[in-house]
Amino acid sequence: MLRPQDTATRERKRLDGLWDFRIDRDGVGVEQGWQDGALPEARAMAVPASYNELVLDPGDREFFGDLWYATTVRIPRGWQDQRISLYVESATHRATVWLNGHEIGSHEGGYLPFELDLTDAVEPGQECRLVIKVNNTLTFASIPPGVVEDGPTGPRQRYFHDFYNYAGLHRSVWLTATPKARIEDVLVVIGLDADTGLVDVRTTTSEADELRTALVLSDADGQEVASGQGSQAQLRVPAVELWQPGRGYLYELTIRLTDRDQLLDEYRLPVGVRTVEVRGTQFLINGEPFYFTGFGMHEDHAIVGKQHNDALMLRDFACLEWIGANSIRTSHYPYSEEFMEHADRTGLVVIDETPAVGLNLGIGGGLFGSQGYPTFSAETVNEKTQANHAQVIRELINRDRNHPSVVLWSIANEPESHTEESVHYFEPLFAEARKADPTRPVGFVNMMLARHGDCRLAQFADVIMLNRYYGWYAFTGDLAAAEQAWTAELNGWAGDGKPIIITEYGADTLDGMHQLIAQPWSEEYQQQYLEMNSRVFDGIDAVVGEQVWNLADFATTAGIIRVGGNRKGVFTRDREPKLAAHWLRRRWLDRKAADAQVEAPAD
Ligand code: BDP
Repeated sequence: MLRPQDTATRERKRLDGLWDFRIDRDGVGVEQGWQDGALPEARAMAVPASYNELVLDPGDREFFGDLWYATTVRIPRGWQDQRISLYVESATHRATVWLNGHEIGSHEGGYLPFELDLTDAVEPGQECRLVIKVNNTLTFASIPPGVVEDGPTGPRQRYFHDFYNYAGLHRSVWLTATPKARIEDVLVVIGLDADTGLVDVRTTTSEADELRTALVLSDADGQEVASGQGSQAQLRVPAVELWQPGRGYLYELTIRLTDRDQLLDEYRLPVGVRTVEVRGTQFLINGEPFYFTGFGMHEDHAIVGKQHNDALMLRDFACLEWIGANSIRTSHYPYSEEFMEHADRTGLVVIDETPAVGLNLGIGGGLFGSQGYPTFSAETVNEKTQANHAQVIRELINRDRNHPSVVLWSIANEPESHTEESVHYFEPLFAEARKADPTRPVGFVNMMLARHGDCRLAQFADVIMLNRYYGWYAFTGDLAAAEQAWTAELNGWAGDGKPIIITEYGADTLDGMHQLIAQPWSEEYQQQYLEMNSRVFDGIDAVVGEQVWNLADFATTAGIIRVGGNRKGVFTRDREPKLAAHWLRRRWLDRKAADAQVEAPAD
């Protein structure tokens, strides 16, 4: 599946704006025919946006079930003889689509796009009623999982992850027109032979082999540097300009499908030439050891929730650049396609994560106010969950495999990983990821409950990713003891001979709270906590990265350990720096300058 584009042969129309919206409080929508489009008592809803902060009734905000969206669209009259489809970038967590009352299709999973063929259901020039029923209920089968429990006042949605379950149409919705004989998919695999870039291109087309596929690769100035033809071809780029961390040099690949001299379809793809390799305890990009600095993040902002918004995204990138971060993890779900494209352009290195978060029901239950459950059982996380998990791995890799910014797949965040059941569940999923992309390393993020020696999944990973909160959840307020225990654990992992990335470490911090004798929650403590962690990392060679939790404060469910959300941000929720941000900036800019062998910029 290819992201919609405007090219010589393709068109797209963005359907963003105010749609009609109705929460199906009584679960009567289908029975009452809301799919036909006349949504009774509808109110306006922004698309894209999370709906939750735009309704002020607490019951509406916390609602789980069906959310109905409807809009009227006109199919452009020039779209005769085209394949017309609907491309939905994100419907959290599943959706069913009707057009003029006819069911067109559905999709499971909230953070990855889906495309539905509308060709037989529409007429160019015609006005149509488009209805999308979004469902936000989390179950033991969904990724991420959740459960509906009986509460004193009725059923309640519980989930096992520490961010608010925002829902809605979070990213753009598109109508697209492509030629019937078309390019269906493209895979670019990169290699390097000395300073020659090797760009292997595999193209899938909808039709017969007699059609010709022509490839042209141009540099950033638009000059052609290589060309080729065929559905499998290798382009060689002498004296190649590499895509590098912090310098996202991009070529552009133009793929043209022709029938004799007639152009049938055209697609353009940015291409970054870079290699990734794990060698011993090193993580190499373009053959050079790479040290990750940066954050675990969230797509999260006041009012709009998980909406993709270009301006808010640029502010996040500006914060990352200012502080000297060279990388992020898309914790805990795939981010918008615009984000990935911008990472490619700016040279931001990305650890790309599936939405598999909270697959540790024992701990999740306790932390998030639910009863405890066994993680893996016939009634909880089971084969159905595993099938959905495999599906999101395939869909994520299929969506993001051509992004040079992506250097590592994370197939889950903090799952149960110390039991035999976890091995049964995860071993096939590692295989699934490797099959979908044999070119990049694969890992998962380990949590504190499965320390070195107890974790049974690390054996399947190319890179060890650790979330640790020594000095916060463990040894709270005692940084000296934390430093000792953390160093001891990390030395154990270092003995395994794989690179280690610290994917989370952080301390909740209330901006504005200052203390001379620094205690947890103060701005001073956050800085001292980060300083302590840095000392630990600097002493261990196998540590090849540090990603602080979190870039910014973010919304969570209500809880006694959350103050208006999770406050581990180094920036506030509106992206202003806390005290520690300045210290971190100094550390990372100095490190960057040392790597580049230049003088570090002054403050
Ligand atoms: C880790 C989770 C992350 C949480 C964080 C925390 O991976 O989602 O927000 O802890 O507690 O366990 O702040």
